[in-house]
Amino acid sequence: MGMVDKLKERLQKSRDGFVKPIKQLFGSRTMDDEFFEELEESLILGDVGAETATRVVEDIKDQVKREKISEPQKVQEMLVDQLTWILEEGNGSCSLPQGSPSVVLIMGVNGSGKTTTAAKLAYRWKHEGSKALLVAGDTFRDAAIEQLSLWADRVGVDLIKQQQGSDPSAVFFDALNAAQSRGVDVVVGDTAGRLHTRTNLMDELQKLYRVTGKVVEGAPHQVLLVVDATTGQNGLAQAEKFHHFVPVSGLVLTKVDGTARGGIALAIKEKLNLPICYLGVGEGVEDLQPFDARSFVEALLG
Ligand SMILES: Nc1nc2c(ncn2[C@@H]2O[C@H](COP(=O)(O)OP(=O)(O)OP(=O)(O)O)[C@@H](O)[C@H]2O)c(=O)[nH]1
Ligand SMILES: [Mg+2]
Repeated sequence: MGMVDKLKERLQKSRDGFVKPIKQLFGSRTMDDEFFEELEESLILGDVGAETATRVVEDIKDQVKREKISEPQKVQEMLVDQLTWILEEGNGSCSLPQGSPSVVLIMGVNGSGKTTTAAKLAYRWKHEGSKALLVAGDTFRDAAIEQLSLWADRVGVDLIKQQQGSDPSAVFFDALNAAQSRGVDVVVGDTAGRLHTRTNLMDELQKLYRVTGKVVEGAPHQVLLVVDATTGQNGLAQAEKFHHFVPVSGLVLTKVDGTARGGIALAIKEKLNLPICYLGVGEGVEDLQPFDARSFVEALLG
């Protein structure tokens, strides 16, 4: 199955919840004010975010009036275009800068999918021909180190770990030194789940961030914030806070397969204005896709 088909299949729940009302709307309707109100409502119910929904619908409505458009099909195309542009616009890049090695930090709230994402990324880069290394930076939660060890075995990449309770900065310090002497290309660092309200844990994250830069020039080269799509607006609000503590370079939106809230990608874009770099579309090691705005929107609406 191709990536786009897989994405469509995995986004089925979102398509059902979010797209069906829109499709009905586009059936055979005159495009009056009521039509546009319902369109806006469908987008908001699909978790797209009120600001975005209003802006998009206003834009489309203006254009429809100006150009005297009467085919619902055309409006649907305009909607796809608009949502794609929103997801594409803004600053930030998802390409991983070259470092020696390149260092990627994975962070986010508890249970968002960090460890799984770290393993999926290591797998991905390994298959692209890079020498990858995983770092067990979650020294806090019970069994976190064992969990990542299992993944490392499954994926077939090395893991640097210490005992539970050790200082994650020390783990990273060692891991990056090891990576340099082993000729590793890319280091993927898992971290413990945390809420922004836990000041000591946020301090720890900042320290970890600084330590990586002391060992490897320019590190971390990428800081990925993992956001669980199923938590909707709530996860979003928490994610927003992370950025105040550590500069996030991009987002990984996980569990889009298990939710009808795929539209949250747009709300995230609206609120955080950070690029969405990857989508988690399942629990398997291959269930991570680089985010492509048009494929995503077409998988939702197409
Ligand atoms: N369906 C689905 N499940 C996912 C995805 N990503 C992660 N999961 C599941 O979510 C659960 C939590 O994943 P973890 O990777 O352990 O999350 P974490 O953020 O490391 O959790 P903590 O370390 O406890 O903060 C696991 O059961 C994963 O299999 C995804 O994209 N889709
Ligand atoms: Mg974890």
